[in-house]
Amino acid sequence: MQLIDIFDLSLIGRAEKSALEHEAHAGGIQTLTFGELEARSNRLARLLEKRGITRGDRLGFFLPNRVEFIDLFLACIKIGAIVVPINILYREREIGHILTDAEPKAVVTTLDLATHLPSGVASYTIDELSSAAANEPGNRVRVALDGDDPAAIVYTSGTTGRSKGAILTHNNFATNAVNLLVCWKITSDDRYLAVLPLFHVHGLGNGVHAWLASGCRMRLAERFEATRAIELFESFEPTLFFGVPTVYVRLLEMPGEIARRIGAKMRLFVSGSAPLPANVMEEFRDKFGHTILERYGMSETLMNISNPYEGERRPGSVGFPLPGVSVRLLDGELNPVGDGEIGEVYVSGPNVSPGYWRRPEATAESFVTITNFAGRLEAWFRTGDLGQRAGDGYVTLCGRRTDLIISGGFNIYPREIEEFLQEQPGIREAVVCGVPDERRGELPVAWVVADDPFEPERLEEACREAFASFKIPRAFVRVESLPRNALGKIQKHHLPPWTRA
Ligand code: MCA
Repeated sequence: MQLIDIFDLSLIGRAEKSALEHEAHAGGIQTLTFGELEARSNRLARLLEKRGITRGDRLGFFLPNRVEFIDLFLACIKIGAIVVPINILYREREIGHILTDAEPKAVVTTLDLATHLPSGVASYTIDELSSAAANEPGNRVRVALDGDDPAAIVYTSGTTGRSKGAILTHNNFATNAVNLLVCWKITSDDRYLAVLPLFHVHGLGNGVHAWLASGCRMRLAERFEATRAIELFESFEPTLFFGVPTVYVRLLEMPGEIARRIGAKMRLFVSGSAPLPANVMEEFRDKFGHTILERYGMSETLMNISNPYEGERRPGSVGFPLPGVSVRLLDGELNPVGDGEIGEVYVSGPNVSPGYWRRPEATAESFVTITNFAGRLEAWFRTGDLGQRAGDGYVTLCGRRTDLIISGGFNIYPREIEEFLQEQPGIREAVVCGVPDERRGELPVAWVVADDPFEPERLEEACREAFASFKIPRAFVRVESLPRNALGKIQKHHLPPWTRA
């Protein structure tokens, strides 16, 4: 059984069942059955093969949330093409790096987004592909694949600044989907409201895959918009919802009566991608009548640890390792730390990526080999996150070994912005740190050593052209010099504090 076989339980096994509601381009809500999705993706698969895309080829997805994203994803899974999702907020500098690294046969995008692609990139618009595919036969397409075949390459930056492509195999995704169905009791009776971007594994690997594997009904929204949340929840009446903490902070703005009405129809709210503040969890329970279930995952490992569905969903904790996932908290010498002590989180299991695309050195740095009690060597993935385990097994994350900033659930790696700022005229040194923010968790701020004339507006403009909007420093603080220790390492906690005016 591979990933597509799990999805076939619905695409074929529940062919007549209503599967997906979305806002049709012509307006109104269109509903598709699993059988219709099966035929649509078969047609696209045949078209891709006609256009020379076969097993092992990469295909860039530079697409917003829309039903055709799912059609194309399924088509790739069926023929063994490798999906390369690209954050639609990315701009030429970020996209160019991904295309150079992954070397996709083509990028599939929309007319609007195509303007952000570097010139000369082979691309199709999803509308052209979908209309051309309509003439292809809709019967099944299946290519013999190994579960260890790459299904996707998901770009996630690293401390080095240039993003790395985490390879996710068919088996990684299959393991994750099965774990979530079992542990979060997701069934075909659920109604899943999808608001997270499909270019990230939270929306794709958790949301879409749990929907396809369970055969539940999904309403696909283009994105989360607080102003439309009430209408979405009230019209679709979901039982299942995945969000990042920023989304839950926004949902708390709802009037109490409406929140209670929505909560009465809901079965499960799940949070991840960033730490969920305990006060948000408590306020949410008071308002919606549900205790949010917090879990911990990464693009490189999908889901690792989750609070239990039954039993205590402990505020501030991410719960216990998922079935088949091994988690260890280790010190600098790779020895396990004691209960309550802080160690780095290491993960091993069928959910863990085999490594980074064409980056053997980055892969080597991210895995350690440990001899298990039977004397066998095992590869353990270094998450870069710090954690501690209580005596009863609950794991609590407590910071990061790296300087990662998570803003609204989006990952920001300071080095990428620091290197760019230091390329700007007049900027001698730059450091970017996250500052706490009620709504987004953290916001990026830059401290710079700059020559006269110091023009922060110009810096912001340059960043806006180069990066996704969520990465742009909210302020550029000029300092005489950056505080460094005896080894020359920047001591970020000695930077002059910045608070939003
Ligand atoms: C945000 N923007 C978007 C989207 N989201 N544009 C198009 N499609 C989107 N889905 C734009 C906003 O308009 C804004 O643009 C800019 O991005 C920053 O948005 P933000 O300031 O964050 O505010 P927002 O618009 O209210 O969005 C809040 C949000 C969004 C809905 C929480 O940040 C979001 O969808 N975050 C989820 C990210 C995610 O899926 N993370 C999972 C990564 P402008 O500045 O031009 O106005 S995977 C992961 O972390 C691991 C695997 C795990 O464990 O899950």
